[in-house]
Amino acid sequence: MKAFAHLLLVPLALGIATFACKSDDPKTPTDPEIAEKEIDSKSIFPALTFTLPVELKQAPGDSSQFYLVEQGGVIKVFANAENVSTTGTFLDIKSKVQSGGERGLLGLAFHPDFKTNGYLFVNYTAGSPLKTVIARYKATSATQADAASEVVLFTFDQPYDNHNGGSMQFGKDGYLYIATGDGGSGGDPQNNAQNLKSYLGKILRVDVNGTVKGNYSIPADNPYATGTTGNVAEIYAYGLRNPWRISFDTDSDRLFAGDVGQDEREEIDIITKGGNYGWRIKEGIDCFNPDSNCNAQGLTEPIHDYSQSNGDRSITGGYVYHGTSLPELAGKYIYGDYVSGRIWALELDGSTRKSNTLLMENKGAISSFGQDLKGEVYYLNYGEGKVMKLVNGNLN
Ligand SMILES: [Ca+2]
Ligand SMILES: [Ca+2]
Repeated sequence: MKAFAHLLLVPLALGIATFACKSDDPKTPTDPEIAEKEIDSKSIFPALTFTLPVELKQAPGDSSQFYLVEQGGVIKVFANAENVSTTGTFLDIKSKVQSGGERGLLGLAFHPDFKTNGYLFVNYTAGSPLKTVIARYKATSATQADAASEVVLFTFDQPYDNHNGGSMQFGKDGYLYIATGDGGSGGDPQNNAQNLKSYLGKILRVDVNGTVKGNYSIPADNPYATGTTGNVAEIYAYGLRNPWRISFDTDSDRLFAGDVGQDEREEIDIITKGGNYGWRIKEGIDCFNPDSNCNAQGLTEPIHDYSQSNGDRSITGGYVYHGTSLPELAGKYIYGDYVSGRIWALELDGSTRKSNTLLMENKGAISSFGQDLKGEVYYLNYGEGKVMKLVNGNLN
C-alpha cells in the first residue's frame, strides 16, 4: 500500500480495499490548472482539534452552533465562532459503537423539526457479527442529547468490516435518505448492490414520522413499497459500491452521491428514485464484472467520474455551494478525494457536466464535507482533526 504510506493513519479507507492498488507509481496529475486561485481553505476553529472527525452539521434553523461526529461514537457541539475554544459532548454512544477502519459512528441527520421535537438520527456499526444500526435519539436541549433515549428504526447485517456507507440526509420531502455500502470486501463478492433483497449498496428512504414499521414507515412511492416481491421496501436507488457522503442541493433538491470506486474509477451520481447506478456491473463508466462487454442496459451513468491513475483513489462527496463569500462557486458541487487531498468544483448544465475545476491540492485526508445554513462549505481533515472552510484566499 505504498501509495497511502504518507498518510500515517489508519485509513478510514472508505472502500479502499488493501489489495486494490494497481498502480504503485501514481502518474503526474493531468488535471487542469487551478483556475480559481483565489479559493483557499483555512482552519476555521483553530483552537479545536477533533478525534477522527467524519461529519459536520448544523441543526435546522440554528446557525449558532456546529455538531461534529467523531467516528469513535461521540458527537461534539460547539459555538459557530472562529475564536471558540471549548466543545461540549452532545451525545456519547461509544459503548454501543464498533469503530475502527471504516466502522464507527458514520452519519448524523437532524429531524427537520428538531427545534420542536429534539429528534436526531444516527448511523453506526455495532455488534458481533457486525451490523449497521439506524437509530433515533432525542435531545433535551440544543447542546445535549439523551444517550438513554435510543430508539432503533432498523438494522442490517454487515458481512465485512468495510464499505458501510453511513451518510444520511433529509430531503425536502421530509423523508430520511440513508446511504449504505455494498457490505465490503472487494468487488462486491455477494453481489449485494444489484440484489434488491439486500439493504447493501443502496440509497434507502424512510418516513421517520410513521409507525407502520414500528418506528418508521415506508414512503408510499418507494419503488418496492409494497414489499410483495420480497424486495427491500426501504430501497430508493441501488447499484452503489460505497456512497461516501450524499447531499441535497438546497436549491435544486437534487441528491448527489460520491461513490467510491474499486481499482480504477471514482464517481459522482445524481440519485433518482429507482435508479440503478451500476455497481458491480460497472465501476464508473467502465465495465467491472464482467470486465468487458457488460450489459449496461437500464444503468444510470455517473454525472462525472475520474480515473484513479493520478493518485485520486477515494472520492468524498460534498455539497453544492450556495454561500456568498465565494460567488465563483455558486451552484457548483464541491467534492474531494480522501487519498489525494484534492478538491474540485463540478459545474453542471442541467443534467450534463459543464466543467470540473481543480480548486486545491494536498489538503489531507478529507473525510467529509459540511455545509452551514448559509450555504458555505467546509471539509474535515481526518488526520489532523481540523474543520476547514473554503475561503477567499485573497482576503485570508
Ligand atoms: Ca461492511
Ligand atoms: Ca456507478
